[in-house]
Amino acid sequence: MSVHAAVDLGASSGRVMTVRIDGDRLDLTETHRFANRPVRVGGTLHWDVLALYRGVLDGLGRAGRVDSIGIDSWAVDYGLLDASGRLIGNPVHYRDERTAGIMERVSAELGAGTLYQVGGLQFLPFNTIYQLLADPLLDRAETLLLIPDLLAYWLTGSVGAEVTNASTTGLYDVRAGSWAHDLADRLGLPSRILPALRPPGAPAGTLRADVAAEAGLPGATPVTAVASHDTASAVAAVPATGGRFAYISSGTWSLVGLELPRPVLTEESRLANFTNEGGLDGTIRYLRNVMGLWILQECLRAWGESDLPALLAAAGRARPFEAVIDPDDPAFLPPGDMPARIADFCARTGQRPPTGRAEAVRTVLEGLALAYRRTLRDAVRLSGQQVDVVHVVGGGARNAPLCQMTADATGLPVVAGPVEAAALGNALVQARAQGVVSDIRALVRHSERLVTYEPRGDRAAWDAAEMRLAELTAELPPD
Ligand code: LFR
Repeated sequence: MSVHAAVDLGASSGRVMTVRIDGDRLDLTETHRFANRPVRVGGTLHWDVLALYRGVLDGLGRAGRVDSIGIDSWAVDYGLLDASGRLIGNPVHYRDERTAGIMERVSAELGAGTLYQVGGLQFLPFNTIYQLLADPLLDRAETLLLIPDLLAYWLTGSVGAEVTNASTTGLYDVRAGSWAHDLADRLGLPSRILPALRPPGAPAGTLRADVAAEAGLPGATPVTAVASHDTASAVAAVPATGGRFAYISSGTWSLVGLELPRPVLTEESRLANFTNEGGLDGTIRYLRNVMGLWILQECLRAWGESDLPALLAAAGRARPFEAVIDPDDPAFLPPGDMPARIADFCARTGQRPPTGRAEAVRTVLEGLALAYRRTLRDAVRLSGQQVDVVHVVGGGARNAPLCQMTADATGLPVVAGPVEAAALGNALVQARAQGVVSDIRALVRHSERLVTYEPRGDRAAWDAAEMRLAELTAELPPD
């Protein structure tokens, strides 16, 4: 029997989960949940990183005695430390618009192909590399720490860069498995600020005595470098057997793709904008970021509506394909009035906007299912890996209409669950590092409740919707 604290930070809330492992039994308790509310200051959107740290301390205090602690969060964002180890400035949110135009400039100067050959990343405007080029504090920095590494540093005093998250920076050489110092030099970025890499499962120090005293914990509790990118932790806990599976890590984002033994860095793959992120045990997450439930979350915020189950039920009854949208349209990236942006997308493409809230929700879900279908088809084509099943993990595994639409649109069975995949992957990597667990996926399969959605026979409607969207968006003027 062992007990682990999994700190899992998401875009809208953070949690400390206590995970007990006893043979084949897994027991997961949400010990503490706290809001993660971004703050705009002086026109820049920040994370409130001290409030997050406060939440972590409170949660660890409530969890009490544990065998180890691990932290995962969203990727790409970072804090900078000065020579004395103090945080300079407040980490900036990846949805801030400070990076506007930088990705295009770097791609033109260095060649998009060069960037892709090294980092293998999907071209997203917020990749760390572009944020650093927009960061006025860089000159004063001695150390760059990605968010989970920053929090771990505050807990332990130990500095390091966990590999799965480092692989999302654009400064990590995905083939060599090391920092891409040459690329940093060419961009004029100081590669001395990049700390030594740590693979998931490696020790990341022990709780500092003063921190342990403040949190009311035993001193010297070990902190493990888990797969600290939340998507890496979530995919580690996908309850798949064998290799012929796809996954959708479904939360604020939908991360849609495959697990591969090595990266795909072809020109075709670059043009299809697929990423090659580092996973547990040297695996590659070959995927695309689909905009995800973010659009729905922002709709609820704009409507002041909190009853998601009722809306989903109504969306399930609404008329199919009133309008078709592309959730990956850049207009949907920044926070804002999403219902108005959906209406605007419809106007730009000559469609009538959805008539009510249920219809708008249905339009979002159908748009997501269409994007999943496109992405999975491309992933299979570009990698040559076949799939028989789609695993949906994360909060979206609870979204029954979306899971059913995903099965219908892809023509594949969808296995939904676990909802808490990131926290489970986090805790199970800790447990494996301590020799308590050997096969993470088998344990998740045996202990978690999973729901299967079989595809229904209306694929023609999805084919037609996909064709309609392709025609409507082909005429869109470039941004
Ligand atoms: C999901 C996620 C994605 C990453 C995005 C931004 O929470 O980590 O994998 O692309 O957030 O960091």
